[in-house]
Amino acid sequence: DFDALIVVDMQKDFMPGGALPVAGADKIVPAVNKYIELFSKKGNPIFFTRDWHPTDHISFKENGGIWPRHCVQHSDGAAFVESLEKPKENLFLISKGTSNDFDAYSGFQGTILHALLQERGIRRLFICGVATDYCVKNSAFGALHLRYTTFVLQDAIKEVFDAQKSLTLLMQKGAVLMEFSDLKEL
Ligand code: VGL
Ligand code: ZN
Repeated sequence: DFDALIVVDMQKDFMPGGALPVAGADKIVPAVNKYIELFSKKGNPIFFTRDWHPTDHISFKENGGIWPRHCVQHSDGAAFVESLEKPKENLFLISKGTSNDFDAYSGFQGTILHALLQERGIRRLFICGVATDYCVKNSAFGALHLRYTTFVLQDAIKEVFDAQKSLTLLMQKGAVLMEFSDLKEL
């Protein structure tokens, strides 16, 4: 089938104790891993996006942005969460926010994600990770805009501030919220 899993920014800096902690983000790791296992078993491609900023990135407070310094390229905080499953096959890495003067909340912004999906004839995207109200939301908006059938995996996402507003907006734009037990029906 023409499905892909998008795992958004499951990096140490977004976990409790990290530079830009998302409360409870560590709690979704087992759920994210369950999706990773299922999609790898089915041979479907899995895309890990990562925030990958230069030290002088515009989103950092010291450079006029709103965020503490986070996910600096090659730093320990930018690494993926250790307990995250790394599929041995069909895993693709998408780095975003990589130039100093440009921020990207969507995995599609300034990346080859869409091209890689198109190459594989992918039609349906299943999106999980952090943060619901930033990179998950904007990646899902990007997916909808590019006319993918877009599922947001509500048992495997976590917000910085407000989830409900983002989820309502996503549903209005055509995203479908689902959880693991719904997958059998697809
Ligand atoms: C994110 C804030 C700043 C995210 C990235 O991954 O949601 N949030 N950079
Ligand atoms: Zn960032």
